[in-house]
Amino acid sequence: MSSLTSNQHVLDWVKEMETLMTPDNVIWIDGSEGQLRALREEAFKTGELTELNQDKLPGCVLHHTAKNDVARVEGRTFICTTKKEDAAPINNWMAPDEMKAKLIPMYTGCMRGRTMYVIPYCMGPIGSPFSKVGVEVTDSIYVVLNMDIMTRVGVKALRQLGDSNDFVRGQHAKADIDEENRYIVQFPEDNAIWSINSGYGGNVLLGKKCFALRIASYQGYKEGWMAEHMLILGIEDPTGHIDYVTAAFPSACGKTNLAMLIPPEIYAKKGYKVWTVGDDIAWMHIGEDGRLYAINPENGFFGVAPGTNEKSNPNALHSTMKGTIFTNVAHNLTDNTVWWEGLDKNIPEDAQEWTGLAVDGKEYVADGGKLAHPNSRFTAPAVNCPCLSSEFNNPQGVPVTAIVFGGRRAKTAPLVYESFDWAHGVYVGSAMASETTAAATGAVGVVRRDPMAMRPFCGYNMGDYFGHWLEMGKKLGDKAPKIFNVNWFRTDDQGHFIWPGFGDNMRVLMWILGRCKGEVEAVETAIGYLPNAEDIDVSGLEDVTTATVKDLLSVDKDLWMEDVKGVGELYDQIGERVPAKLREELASLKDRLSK
Ligand code: OXD
Ligand code: MN
Repeated sequence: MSSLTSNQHVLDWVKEMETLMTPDNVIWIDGSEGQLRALREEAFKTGELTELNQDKLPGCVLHHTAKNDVARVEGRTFICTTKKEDAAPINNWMAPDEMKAKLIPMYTGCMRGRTMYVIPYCMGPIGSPFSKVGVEVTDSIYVVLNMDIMTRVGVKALRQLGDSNDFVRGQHAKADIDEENRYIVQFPEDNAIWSINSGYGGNVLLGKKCFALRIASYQGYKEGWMAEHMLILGIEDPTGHIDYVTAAFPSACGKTNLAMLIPPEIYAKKGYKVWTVGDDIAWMHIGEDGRLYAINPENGFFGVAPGTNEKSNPNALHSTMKGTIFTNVAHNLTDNTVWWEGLDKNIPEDAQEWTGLAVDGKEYVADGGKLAHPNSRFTAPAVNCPCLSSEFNNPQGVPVTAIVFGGRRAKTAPLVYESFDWAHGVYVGSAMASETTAAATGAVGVVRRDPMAMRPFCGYNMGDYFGHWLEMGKKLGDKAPKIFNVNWFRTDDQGHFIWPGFGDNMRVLMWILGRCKGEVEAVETAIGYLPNAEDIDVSGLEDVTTATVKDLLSVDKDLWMEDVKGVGELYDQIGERVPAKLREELASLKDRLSK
């Protein structure tokens, strides 16, 4: 098939890929429905995809990955910069030449007998000055169809690029899905991504974590903007005014749920509404008025299926009802639909679990006794989302009123607190951490430090990244969003969550907005500004009183001292590039805690 562009940079690079991987055919993805339909049909024939019940789930398909290939692989993810210290020590690093010498033999001839698909795609709304273009070559139809949901693909992306050479070159090959030779490699200095031996979303949809976070964070550092692992949501008040909040949480802390939250009745009745702009990634630039503006570079949701249901996230569930790709969920054979743990109580008796093995009604075959893999996913078009913001495609993005950091902490962090100022807020982000849960392998309650939820996604030296945050604050000055920290996961002595979470998290967001507007007082403490318990509205909640909130806001100084030690260790590990300002913040916090 002929190419879709006269951009010589793109043509030369695609030719280079063809010469390296020697596919039998090359197909350029133009983004037309006709072409995508033909690819779907082809994948049904080969078994790569299964067509689901088209009355109940129109346009939806099911895919299983290889059993050894079900999640991102941080141990095999590399940032390759010329100088080691520009990427290390938090990232795995290898010299670019050494990595290329290792991978080129693996890529050589790896698409023989296969088709190479060339996917031009745009991250961010078409026409936005903040959007960026990538081209991914892949030998997977599953990747093509996922990229079509998650990004803007085809001719429109090439039009956005014009004859520029400023595009991210992504080369993906399934090769043998060999985990010993699986590599997810970013070359930030070359705008390039090399991914091989995987077929799992986060490793192969190169627009997402690889480009929109790892490469883009480096681009933002060089160009004066920010690429963050953040959701973007809008809260509309009864007058129709909308404030936007961005929030960073480590994986598995309910980001998609928060991004699509349903306001509790006390707010809904008054006319408050919540709008989703993004559930995973925010690109943020300083606008002409000096405020910070956010766009969502993605065009769909790659959400975790288990636990998604009518109660936890009806908007996400609704988003998956058409045009969605399900990966590694269970196949309900009774009506050719899908099922996962936490969808409903009707465990299908006649089903195939995520591995493809039959279920005999009771006994599940895969490890852990789960029908759906715990990291099974839906890839759903954003347009399906009932609460999608009307600003979703706004090329200028939305102005950010507040930035929220959070993690999963059983005891240490209070329900919410506000940082003293931007620099202290950067400290708070750098100190982010989450405790492992029983759902994950390994010990329960182990603290993993995950600065700004970017530990697996920062494309350069973490100390420089902190420095960039401080610089952005200087440029924003008094127009900077206020920075907060939240924790939905405090537990009682029996290990039960105290705060109801989900939609009720809006009660905390309302305090946050109240602070941003100067409408509500706070108490100055050693760790930051804490709410007066009575300012968190708990009306209509059965099990939570103002006394409960008081408890949720308590700060145990011994636990904090321990945590501060952990932050110090992280800074020592990152080394000399941690900005002096953050070490000062750490020292003053210690000082305030010991008083
Ligand atoms: C994701 C993640 O898939 O953060 O979004 O792991
Ligand atoms: Mn994520």
